[in-house]
Amino acid sequence: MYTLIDYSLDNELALIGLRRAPVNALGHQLRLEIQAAFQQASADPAVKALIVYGRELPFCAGADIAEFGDAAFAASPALPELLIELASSAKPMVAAVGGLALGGGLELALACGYRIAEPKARLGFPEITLGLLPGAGGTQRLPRLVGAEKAVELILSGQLLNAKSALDLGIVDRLAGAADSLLDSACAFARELLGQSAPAFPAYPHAEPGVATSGAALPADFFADYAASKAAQWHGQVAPQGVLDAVQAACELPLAAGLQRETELFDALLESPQSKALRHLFFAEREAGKVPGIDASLPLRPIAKVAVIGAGTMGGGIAMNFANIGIPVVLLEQKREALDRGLAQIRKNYEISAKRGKLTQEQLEQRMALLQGSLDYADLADADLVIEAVFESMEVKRQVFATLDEVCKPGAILASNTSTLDIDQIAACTRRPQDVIGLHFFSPANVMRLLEVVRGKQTALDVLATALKLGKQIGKLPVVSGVCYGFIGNRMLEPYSREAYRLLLEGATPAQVDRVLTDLGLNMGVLSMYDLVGIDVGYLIRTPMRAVLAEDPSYCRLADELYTLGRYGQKSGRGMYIYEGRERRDDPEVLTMAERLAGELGIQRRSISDQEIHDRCLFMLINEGIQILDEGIALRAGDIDLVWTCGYGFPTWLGGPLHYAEQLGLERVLSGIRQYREQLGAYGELWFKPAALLEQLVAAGKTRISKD
Ligand code: T1G
Repeated sequence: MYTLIDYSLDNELALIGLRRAPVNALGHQLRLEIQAAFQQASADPAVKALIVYGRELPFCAGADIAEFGDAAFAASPALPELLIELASSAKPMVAAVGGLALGGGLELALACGYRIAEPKARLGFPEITLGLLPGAGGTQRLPRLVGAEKAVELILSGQLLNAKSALDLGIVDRLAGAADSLLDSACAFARELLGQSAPAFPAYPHAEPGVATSGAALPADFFADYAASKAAQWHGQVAPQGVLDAVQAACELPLAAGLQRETELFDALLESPQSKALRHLFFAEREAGKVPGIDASLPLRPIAKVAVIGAGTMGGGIAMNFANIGIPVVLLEQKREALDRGLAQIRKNYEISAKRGKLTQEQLEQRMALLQGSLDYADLADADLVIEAVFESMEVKRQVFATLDEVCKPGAILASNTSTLDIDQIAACTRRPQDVIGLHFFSPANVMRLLEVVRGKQTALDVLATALKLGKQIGKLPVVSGVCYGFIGNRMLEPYSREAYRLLLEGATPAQVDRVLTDLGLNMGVLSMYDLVGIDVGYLIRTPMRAVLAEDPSYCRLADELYTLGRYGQKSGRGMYIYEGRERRDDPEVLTMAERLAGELGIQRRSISDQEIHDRCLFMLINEGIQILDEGIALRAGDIDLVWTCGYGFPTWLGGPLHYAEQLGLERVLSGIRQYREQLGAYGELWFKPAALLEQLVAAGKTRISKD
């Protein structure tokens, strides 16, 4: 009768064990079976109480995200309807929370009268990360359990609570003993309730969520003031306001009416472009690790010891990632003072984490003890993985890899942290190109999640698979890239920044260009970003391309001028802007330079609309991404979106550049590119070439970007 549920009786208790692998996502079939089991237990006079638990699986990870947008999601019993039925149980129901209770999973637990959790369980409402709100009673029941203010904080943060915090908040009633069976503890709890003739559903501690237990009512403008205080941070995201509106309904309406209001608000968010974008990224993240030809049966190379060459900012940050998960690291430098400086910086980074309570002093010392400094390549001989983070010069890297080829043991993985250079060329310096791979960390390497894993033509599959697994183990989001100049992220950054610089010559100001981009939701405008990263970094990245760029004398000319003046941006106190401490202000000399250069280059200056800035920067970014997909450098559009949302501050609620292009309409992007190709004369001819794949997709009437 049941395929996704284990239904059994333990004397007077009905045990409903959810067993839909891998995380008991509440798809239609599981909802049907939960309803059937609930009705069976309710109708059985021998049953006095019910237990719902995850059978050898996490309790429940929420609604089935794969059903969103599909009829199955609302097919009866829809989750809200099912949970209203459970919450009206005439018999006490105990949710035994093991592993995870997330989103609809936590709502399922809240629809039971009582909750017991295992100590290592995690509970929370991550819906906000999907551009949603808890849509099956969470915004109505949680405030009645913990009060409106705490409910708002928990739902808006999307954070997961450990079981103890959930107990302290009143979300769970009991913790099971660490050594006890959760199910046994839940049964004992249920029998205790029966022994006390406890009600099927106890009265809520915050029957009026807007009134604190002290009796103090929420300020009349609490919700409006809260929204106003967060408006800048929310950057136009709509879900947070939905959450506030739902919790406000919980304060103002009876439960049944509040649940209806919640459904209205949820349905609106479900259809929003922002939620579709965030759900796209959810699945893209899970796709990114899947590479054709690699499956779980492929043996990986054991990584028991790592070596990092270069103890600078990148090398030190990279080394921290491995020490953080208990892997010993040899950090190699050429000079003692550079090595000591690098180790001291690592210690300082850990001390900052410790001050923030993210690390105990003992953990700090344990991690430092895993980091061994060295000035001798011989210390790398037994490393399983070596990552070089030396100066970004092909000559230097070739020397390093030739040495590694001599020193390292057979089977060691030899990785370069290069951000642009050709991995195949680097591999060619060794007799083991199959062991060579690119691991492009983003600065700061111990913080940024994105890791571009660059596979060379000869990189062995097990080397790639090992790198992907290790990337996840150190908490990164690994995305596979083929070999091209700049891989995925930096290659797309090039035309995007080129347009920004060119627009300055044509009449836009740095502040206007950056504002258009931050208004779209980017963390920083590209000009401010280069002031942060360093105008000198951009200059060096363009150096190998000079011959090609010579066709366009205007190419990043203003950036080159600033470079020659030693104005590298924040690091030199002046670049596109002037920096005084943390203050940033416009630099009138930049405008004068732009005017002069425009005159020299015969560029007609004019006033530039925000729309033009948006279209030229974004369409060139998108076009390059589609070209990268067409060349097979990236495996799928979602990977490209992940690179830009995780590595370059592209707004997640737009889903990444390619998802954003789909929302704008591919036809609009293509016609925009063609329009500027016409409008911008020789410059347009040179740079506004639509990617062939974009033209093919539009010609075929496609609305999604894909190569198949
Ligand atoms: N729905 C469908 N599939 C899910 C899923 C979900 N909720 N959660 C995980 N999966 C799949 C995932 O796609 C992957 O599939 C596999 O499970 C393992 O996941 C009404 C509307 C639970 C912490 O946001 O945070 O409830 O790739 O690789 O690293 O109010 O998955 O193997 O085929 O991530 O151990 C709210 C989302 C939904 C939780 C496990 N719930 N999931 O992490 O494994 S909205 C969430 C996660 C909602 C209600 C609203 C994580 C995880 P495949 P994984 P993991």
